[in-house]
Amino acid sequence: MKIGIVCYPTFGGSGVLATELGKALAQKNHEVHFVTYQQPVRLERFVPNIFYHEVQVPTYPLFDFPPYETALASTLVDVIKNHRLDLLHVHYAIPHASAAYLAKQILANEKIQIPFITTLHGTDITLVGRDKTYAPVVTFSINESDAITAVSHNLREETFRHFKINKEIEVIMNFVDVTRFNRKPIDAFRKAIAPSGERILLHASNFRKIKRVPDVVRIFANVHAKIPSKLLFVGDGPERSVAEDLSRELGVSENVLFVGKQEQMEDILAIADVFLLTSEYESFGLAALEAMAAKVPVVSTDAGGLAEINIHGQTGFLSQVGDINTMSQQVMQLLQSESTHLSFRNNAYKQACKFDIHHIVPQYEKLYSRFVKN
Ligand code: GMT
Repeated sequence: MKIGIVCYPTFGGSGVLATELGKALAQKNHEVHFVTYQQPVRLERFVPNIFYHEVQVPTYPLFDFPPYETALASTLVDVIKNHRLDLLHVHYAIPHASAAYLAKQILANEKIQIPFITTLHGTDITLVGRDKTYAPVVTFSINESDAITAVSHNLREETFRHFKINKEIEVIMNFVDVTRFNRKPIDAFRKAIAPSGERILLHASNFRKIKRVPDVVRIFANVHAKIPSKLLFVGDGPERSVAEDLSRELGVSENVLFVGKQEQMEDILAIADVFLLTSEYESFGLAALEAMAAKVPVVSTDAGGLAEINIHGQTGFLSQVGDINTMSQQVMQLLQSESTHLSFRNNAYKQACKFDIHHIVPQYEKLYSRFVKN
């Protein structure tokens, strides 16, 4: 099949998932065309069967807001026509679903049929999409999609709860390539972070408010008071300076390391002892699944779809949003007993294997084949 993929090219979960899906499809001999405004971060090197089309958004003095959606729809028309795509798969509804709808209508005028599938990822529904400035367009373009998928059961329910959706939303859970995360820790790297053998707590995100990054710092301060430990922050975003200030205020800043955006997550996860995810909402929590694939137990909130991947008392622990004391106790419980830690590590890995890329990608192929007749 010839598949067009539209996504955000950044470190966010939806872009990561879309890129890994495209790479997996290309390996299975599908021809994959990424259409976005920048080379996706996980598309680091040349991969046979993958093509990348950059959306150019020309500026003009009249444009306070250059019209990305129009540029995307026009690029889609061009790519679909010239590369004879069979299907379009857009990740994150805003503005990708409406741009796909527009491209589809333009091509229909030229008697070219292009089905499009919209995969909902989270904040496109639960946060941004619900805002009334976007909601009518989001509702319309989701309903006009030839198929809709959501990355968790929770997100499916949330979508039906917040929007008037008149067709089925199929759940295709996010996936991880477990072989990629099955890495031996690099000793020199571990020593650079934790020179005296301290335990390593890890948080990776886009540091938006929804992640409740200050909770991570507070949990760490509690743990650090009892167990020699370091906190590693991966990623960047608006709440980073808040976390920096709080770690100074709590007197732990020398043990908190901010390493910014990183491409080699597998090497970082390999040295971590616990992954912390304190979010107010996560449709799925791909970062937590990647941690589990690297045998890192997850201490998280029970928000959104997190309970669909993190099994309380087995692969990690779940707590109510904001319950810093319970989460601190849970981290200590994991770190104080080697045998407990080991069994959680193994359970986390086993659970991640259920979401392995090889189980999930065929579900997308099956969905595509409903719309592409060869
Ligand atoms: O977490 C973010 O804010 C990024 C966002 C995105 O769209 O890139 O993540 C969403 O999609 C991920 C991939 O499906 C999910 O794993 C995240 O849980 C989801 N984020 C939220 O729901 C807040």
